[in-house]
Amino acid sequence: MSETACRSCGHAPIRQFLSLGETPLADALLREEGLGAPEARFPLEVAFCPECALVQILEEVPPQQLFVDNYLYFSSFSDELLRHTKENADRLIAERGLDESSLVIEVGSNDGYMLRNFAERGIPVLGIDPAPDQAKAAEEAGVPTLAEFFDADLARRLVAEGKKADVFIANNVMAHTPTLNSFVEGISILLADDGVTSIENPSVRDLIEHGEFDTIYHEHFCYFSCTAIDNLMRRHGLSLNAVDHFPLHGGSLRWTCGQSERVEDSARQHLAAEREAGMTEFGFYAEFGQRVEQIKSELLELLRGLRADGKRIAAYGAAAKGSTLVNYVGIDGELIDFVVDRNTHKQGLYMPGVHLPIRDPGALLEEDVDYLLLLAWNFRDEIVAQQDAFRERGGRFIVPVPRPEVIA
Ligand code: DWN
Repeated sequence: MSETACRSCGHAPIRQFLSLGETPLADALLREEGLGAPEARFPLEVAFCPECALVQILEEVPPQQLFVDNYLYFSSFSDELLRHTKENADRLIAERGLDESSLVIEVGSNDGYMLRNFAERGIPVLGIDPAPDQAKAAEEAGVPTLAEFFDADLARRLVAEGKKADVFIANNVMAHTPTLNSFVEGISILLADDGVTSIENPSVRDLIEHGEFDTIYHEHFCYFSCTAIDNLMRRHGLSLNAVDHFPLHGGSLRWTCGQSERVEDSARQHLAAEREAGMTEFGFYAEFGQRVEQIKSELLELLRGLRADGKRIAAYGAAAKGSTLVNYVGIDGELIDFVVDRNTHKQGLYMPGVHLPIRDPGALLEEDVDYLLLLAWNFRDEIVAQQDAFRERGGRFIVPVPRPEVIA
């Protein structure tokens, strides 16, 4: 039991069900000159709230340290994510009849990858993202952006300036705030009476059922179910009206909420399915730690066996989830020669904790690599499709979750 109170409903105690040890910050990639310096490590422990069903980590790393001081994640490096995002924007424009009299506000707008789909059609937009380099990139893409954290105070400020959101978007960001209630109160304040908020996050059900333990890291304070979202929204006078599920990021949910209750079957069905699966009880989460241990030992056995056979192994994707995986499993230079990543901001740096060098994907052909561990397994199809030359040369891929497997 942890005396820490639930981030959403305030209930205490919440029940810890997993510990991944003390890990470095997942996106704190290192420069060569920094490799000798001590790295900050923080406990990575996960708990369940029996009152509102929210899954959450116990540790609270200051968001300034997580998302401002040296944040290198840019959304526009994934074609699949850009396609998914454009489809979502086109849907919202059509369904909501958005035009030059509308206002679309997005929190976690990153480099403008989502809002540019509205701006290009003359629909007024406002991005909110504290990461300075990403906010600058968004401005250069024609997306006006406030480089600030979002909370109820900022929402009140924007309303005082005469702003109300016809559409409020929060994709892969609501899990990133330690002030969850102020964040949702801010949505309630800023959303127009007939507005709609579209929120996307990885599904905690997919995380548990598909062994996606590596998606747990300090940037993600919360791991959402529809049940937890429903509890959270009701507390702030919002209604969970619709739910969509899609495979992005290992399985994600999109919650459509509004100021008025217009609950559709999709919301009812997801809530009922979660109750039926036992997700409102601790037992659903209790054994997850054992399965994580199983994945760890199977992956280590596979990698050690390949190395013993003289095989060269690299990894693909200097992803935050990749940091959790290599640090928790203990995958360092003894097993992996280097990591490749298309994000030019990450190339030339080193993975936190294990200090694996990050190179351009071209290194896969320059070096005589036999196996490629997909740290960014959530983009498996997109990445494999780029590696025809590697595959034709006999290269193979290792997918680490739900169970380590080798694919051609
Ligand atoms: O919530 C978050 C999730 C949704 O995305 C953020 N906290 C940060 C981020 O987590 P992540 O770093 O695990 O995300 P990705 O997008 O799964 O990381 C993929 C990595 O792989 C990126 O560094 C980009 C890279 N990549 C690549 O090199 N070639 C990606 C694709 C698709 C590629 O073709």
